[in-house]
Formats: sequence, structure tokens, C-alpha cells
Amino acid sequence: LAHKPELVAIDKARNPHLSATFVSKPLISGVLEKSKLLPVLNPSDPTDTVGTVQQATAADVATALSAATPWKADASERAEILCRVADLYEENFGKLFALLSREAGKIQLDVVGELREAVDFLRFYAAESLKQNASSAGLFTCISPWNFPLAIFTGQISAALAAGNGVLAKPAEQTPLIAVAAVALFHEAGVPRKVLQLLPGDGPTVGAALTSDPRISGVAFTGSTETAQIIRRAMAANMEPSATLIAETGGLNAMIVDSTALPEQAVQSIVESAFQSAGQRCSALRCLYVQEDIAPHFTKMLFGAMDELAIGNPWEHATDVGPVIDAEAKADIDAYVSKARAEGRVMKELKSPVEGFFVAPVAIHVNSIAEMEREIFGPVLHITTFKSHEIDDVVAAINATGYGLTFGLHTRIDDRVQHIVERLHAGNIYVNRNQIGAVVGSQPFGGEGLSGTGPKAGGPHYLPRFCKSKTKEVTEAPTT
Ligand code: TXE
Repeated sequence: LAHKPELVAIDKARNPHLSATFVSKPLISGVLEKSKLLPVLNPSDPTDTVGTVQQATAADVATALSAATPWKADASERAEILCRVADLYEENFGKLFALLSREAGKIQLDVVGELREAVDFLRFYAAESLKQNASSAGLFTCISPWNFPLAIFTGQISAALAAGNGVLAKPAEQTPLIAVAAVALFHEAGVPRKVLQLLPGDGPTVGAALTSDPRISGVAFTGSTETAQIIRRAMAANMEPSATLIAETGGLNAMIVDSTALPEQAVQSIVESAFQSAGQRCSALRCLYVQEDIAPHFTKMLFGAMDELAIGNPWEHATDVGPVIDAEAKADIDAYVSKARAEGRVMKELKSPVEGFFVAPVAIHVNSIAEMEREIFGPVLHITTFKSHEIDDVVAAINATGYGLTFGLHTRIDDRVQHIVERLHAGNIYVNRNQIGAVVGSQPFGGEGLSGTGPKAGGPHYLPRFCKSKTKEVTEAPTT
């Protein structure tokens, strides 16, 4: 984890947001169309309807686009207001905490880490915009996923706003309520309603309309590689060639553990990297390479550590693994695991509770990462072995997936670290530690190849992509 927060004791009875039902509408500047109301369910208890959300229509998108305007306040005022949003996030901790947990099914440690990251993004981009004298006068579309529905959402929006853009934001279908709560805080802090508008709705209607309008100067997107490709095509067909796409997508992330690794350290980082957030992180470990001579002993230790994982209600302090996001995600992962089970490739499997969208952590044998056709977005770890002389082939196989997000290495051979790090294509490489960290400001995050366009979020190069660059050269005119 980026931040290792202390667990806070949250008393369910004293947090009214845990039993409230939220009713939300698009936050656009103009008259809304009447449209479908969709229920938002709690993934750990589908009988708990967290709220209902009114879906934005194509007409709402048109209204929002014609009202939209860049943020004309000067840079210091923008930065001040974004810092005020950060303060409001902290003041509304209880409400945001309850929504993140109920709507996204997150365990307490994940919720605290995500809230912290969102606040860090706000303060970081505010400070960077002053340092870099960032300026733009465009309109950005921000499209976010459900797995970090507050942190990624806030990061995209705050960077676009810090540079002076107007923003049209579309949250993921599964997690609109936390976005509505967050945008209300932006407005409360002083971001004008026409500058930041929120349009909950589905990808093919609202997302597509917001990524194919020539008035949009750029799109910030986090989600699947397939959707990023759809957006790239829509932008190419409809927008100016100068329109910017900042995409962060998926990964097929690997880790190598050689026979010199410290086994306890490696086991702990594998368990955290593969199963934290129920494996629903783009950075999560998917394929582990263990050196053959230590494999029998090492996997025994690893499976022993898996046995210690507590699966269940995200509200219990002891819970390590909560639910996956929805019924569709559970069905997809369950079908994948059933096929592997039928093929005799399941090496270790835990049991899951019956209710809710839970998937128990599982380890599956593969011969090579090349056998993995796609990212399985859940607590599923693939394991294979290698011999010492095969290390370059392993690196080549990992590179050949085309993804390049995270990579982990456990070894005590210094030369090997250098040898592999030089050859491996990945945006974030972790040596002798867990593989899912990102720290705003000091450990920026992002990938290459099929994993995204870069630049890395939370780093100094992110903000300039939201700006228009102007080269100003002045020749002094002779005075008359
Ligand atoms: O992603 P989508 P989904 C990966 C992960 C997961 C898979 C599918 O492997 O199993 O993607 O998840 C919006 N035009 N990641 O279906 O569809 C959509 O409404 C414009 C990795 O959730 O990419 C949502 O707001 N927008 C990932 C956002 O795109 C469109 C996090 C993401 O949804 C659109 C999430 C369109 N045509 C999933 N279609 C990560 N990198 O962390 C959909 N959207």
C-alpha cells in the first residue's frame, strides 16, 4: 500500500451514511431530461440498495456541452479552491468512507488509502500548477473506472481543473454515488457549475458522446485497453488532431522470485500484490515466476499464507479480501476458474462465503505468461517456474505480452536486478517489496504499451498534458 494507514475504528451505528439511501442526479448546468433511475447495489450485500442514480441522456450531454466553459479564474485562485476541496474531503471523511465501502465493497484499509490518495492528488496538482505556471483554455472529458472510484476520479478532474480546463466527468456505471458526493464538494469549494459537470451514465451513450465531440480538447481515461482503443478511434474520427488522449489501462503483471530471495518477504509481497483489493487493481500481480529449485518449498509457504486470508464483510476489521464489484465480474472470474479446475490446473483455492459477489483467492498453474490471454480482474494468481539459465527467456515472454504496467522482482543478486530492470518493459518496477504501491508526488504511476499512453499520474509530467503549450517569442519593436 502507498500509505499504510492505521485502521480506524468505525462504529456502524454512529455513521448515518451506512444505512442512508442516496438519490442522485447528473450535476449539469441546465435543465435535465427525465430519464431512467438505476439502483446502486452494495457488492458485499446485494440486498442493500445504496441509492438510485438518474442516468444522463444524450440530450443532457448536449446541454452540458453547450454550457461548458474553461475555468477562467487565475492560477492562484484555482489552486486555492482545489486545496479547499481537499479540506472538504477530509471534513466529510465519514460520508465518503461509508460510500466507498458500500458502493465499491472496499475493505477499511483500502478505503482509508484511497481517501488519502484523493486528497494528495488535489493538493499535489494545485501545487504543481503554480510551480509549472500551467495554463489551458480547453474542455476535458474525464472517464473513470469503479476500482478507485474516488482517487482516480479526483486525480483526473483535479489535474484538468488545475490547468484551467472545464471538465465533463463520467463516473463508472457501478460507482456513481461517490462521484456525485465528490463533485458536490468541488462546487461547495467554489468550482463553478459550468466548469465542472458530472454525467452519470453508460459508456456507449454518455461516454461515447463525450469522447466524440469536436468541442472537447482532451480525454483522460482509465479503464480497459479495449475501451481506450474505442475512444482513440472516436477521437481520431471527430476531433482535432491536436486533441489529447491520456489513457491508463490494464496489465498482465509478472513477478520473478529467484532462489536467493528472502522467502518471507517474497511471500508477503505476493499475497498483498495478488489479493489486496480482491485483485481489482490494474497494478495487481497476475503471474508469478518461481525458480524451480525452491518452488516446492516456496509454494507451500505461499499457500500457507493464503490460508490466513480472511474473506468476508468489508466492515470487519479482520477482513483481508472483500467482494468483487458486481455479479457480472463474479460470473466472469468464476467461469475462468472453473475451466482451470476442469483442466486440473488449480493449485490452491480458498472457500468463499455464500452471500454477495465474493470470489475466493485462487492459484492456477500455467506453463508461461504467454498462455494468459487476458487480464482476469480478480483474486486469481497464476504460477509457473523457471530455471536459472532461462531468465532472459522469462523477461522476453513478459515483454511479449505487450502490456507494461508493473513488474516485481525478488532477488539478492545485485547484477540480476540491473540486468532485468534494463530489459523489462514496465512503467513501475518493484524490487524486494510489494508490487502495488503508488505515492502521489514521489512514486508516480503509469504504464507503457497496451497499459497506457503515459504520462504517470501523480508525477510532474502529468499536468503538462492537460495544458496547451505556447511558444512565446518577442522581438522588441524599435521605438519611434
Ligand atoms: O471497463 P470499461 P469495465 C479492466 C479490467 C476489467 C475490464 C472491464 O480487466 O475486467 O477492464 O471493466 C466507460 N466510450 N479494467 O467494463 O468498460 C465506462 O462507462 C467512452 C482495468 O469496467 O473500460 C467506465 O466509466 N467510455 C482498470 C469506463 O469507461 C466508455 C479499471 C471504464 O469501463 C465506453 C477498470 C465508450 N465506448 C477496468 N465504454 C484499470 N486500469 O485499473 C465504456 N466506457
